[in-house]
Amino acid sequence: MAGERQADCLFCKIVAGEVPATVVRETETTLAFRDINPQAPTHVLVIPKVHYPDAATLAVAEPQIAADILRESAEVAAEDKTAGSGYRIIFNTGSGAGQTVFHAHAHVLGGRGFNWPPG
Ligand code: DGP
Repeated sequence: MAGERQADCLFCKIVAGEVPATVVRETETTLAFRDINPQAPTHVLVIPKVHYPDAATLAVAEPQIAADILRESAEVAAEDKTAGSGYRIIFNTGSGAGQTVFHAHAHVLGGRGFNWPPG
């Protein structure tokens, strides 16, 4: 059922502490941890503790938690001191956009320059 833990979900396992992660922030509703394959000096994933397959589904079902993800993403950038020079918050949504883990997550990227359009 939507919002409930999925037994085969990697990020649900990280939330449960069954898979280790370098956690940088935690709230009642969110967890932020460093990406295992960083694409920038700051590369943190901010996820809801509840399971939804992508950010759009989360936003419809739990708009307050979607807002929590955005607020926490900004806090991550502030703590890593990337906020002043700019940072990106990315929600890959669907395999065609590069989503590989189907538990909603924001990528927070900072600490280097970025191109537009993105690759
Ligand atoms: P996406 O491709 O948008 O679904 O992003 C998934 C990200 O998850 C990707 O950048 C790599 C990261 N990732 C995959 N497995 C692990 C893991 O076990 N631990 C951590 N910290 N990150 C992971």
